[in-house]
Amino acid sequence: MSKRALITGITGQDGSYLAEHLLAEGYQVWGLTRGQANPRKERVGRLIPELSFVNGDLMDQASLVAAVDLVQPDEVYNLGAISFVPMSWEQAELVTEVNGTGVLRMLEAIRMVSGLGRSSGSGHGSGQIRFYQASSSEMFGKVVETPQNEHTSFHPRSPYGVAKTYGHYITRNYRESFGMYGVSGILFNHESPRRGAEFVTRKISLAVAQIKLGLQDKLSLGNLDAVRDWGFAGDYVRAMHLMLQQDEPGEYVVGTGQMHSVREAARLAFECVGLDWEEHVVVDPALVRPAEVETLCADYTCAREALGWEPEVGFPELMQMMVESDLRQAARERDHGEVLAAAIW
Ligand code: NDP
Ligand code: GDR
Repeated sequence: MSKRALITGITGQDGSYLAEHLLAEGYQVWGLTRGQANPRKERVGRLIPELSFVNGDLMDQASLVAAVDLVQPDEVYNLGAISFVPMSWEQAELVTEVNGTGVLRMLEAIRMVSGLGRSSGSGHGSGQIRFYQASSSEMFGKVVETPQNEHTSFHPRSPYGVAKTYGHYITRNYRESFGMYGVSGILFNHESPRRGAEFVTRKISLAVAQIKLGLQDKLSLGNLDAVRDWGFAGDYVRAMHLMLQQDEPGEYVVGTGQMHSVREAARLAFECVGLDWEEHVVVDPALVRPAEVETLCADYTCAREALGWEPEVGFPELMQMMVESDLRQAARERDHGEVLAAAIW
């Protein structure tokens, strides 16, 4: 019998890559979608026709219970979130509800459907629903050591990071309280041609394509000195799946161990099309964050040793992949008048 997986956040970057990976592994996959006419549901449905969908929202407890009950999953991957960090200063309460309390709601839904009681120590037996929580390197925030591993303390710097830290701890607590099989992947930034246009790498690759084709001249960015550990989303979903295949649940840092600045990302992307980034990038102070996470770098030793996981795509290749994809789309848009975002996937 094939395993059944339920993915929240199916319409996002990671949801689509994870669904493809699980389907290739022989799973039946359901994606949780919200809203009465979500265009992103149509988009991911076109990309992955084998997907099934179920309605639900991380803001609505009953809908999560109904979704888990309907799907009867072996594995639940909770990728749903408001994931753009700056938005969390504008709508802190909403972000806390979705990214923090939403995790609790999903854990409760699993607990109710699987009939786990209020006593601890029920063990991680077979037949139990396994839960993956999308934790984030943003929990490290103002870092106390570099690189960061599973033992590094947290100091989140945004309402997003604070909410993710709650999600992380409540997953650990349900593991300890109810013997639930709950895992947290502390993933560092990961990107792809399917990355949202608001995130810095995609913002850069989209602008490079437009500038190369003469459709735009300048690109406004914020803090060029911010340093991130950027990997490829397709590599990171393999780690999510591996985490849920272990005998015991745990917490794993996933990254590449390589640091690059926003400035370097821009330089690499412009170089892909033979342009000088300094002639096009302007700094807009309005894009600098109220409290910045300056530097992040993963020590993923535990993921390598316990899961046998390694990243396969390096940062220059990743930027090139994104620029080439956006160039193809921008050229199609220019030549045929296609809508850029819809044409991507
Ligand atoms: P995206 O922003 O691409 O996708 C977010 C998903 O969450 C969308 O499918 C969105 O659905 C869904 N969502 C938003 N609000 C709700 C809600 N109320 N109920 C249910 N679903 C909701 O994120 P990514 O794919 O990049 O990231 C996946 C997860 O991993 C997120 O939790 C993110 O915080 C976390 N993460 C991401 C990292 C990265 O670098 N990409 C690194 C570390 C953690 P809709 O279409 O309905 O809006
Ligand atoms: P981040 O990703 O906040 O790390 O969160 P993002 O790409 O938005 O920012 C990375 C760094 O680049 C700096 N920066 C800019 N960022 C954006 N978006 N736009 C700009 O113009 C710009 N200029 C400079 C930022 O200040 C920041 O330092 C991502 C999300 O996917 C989260 O959901 C996830 O948890 C973390 O990665 C790990």
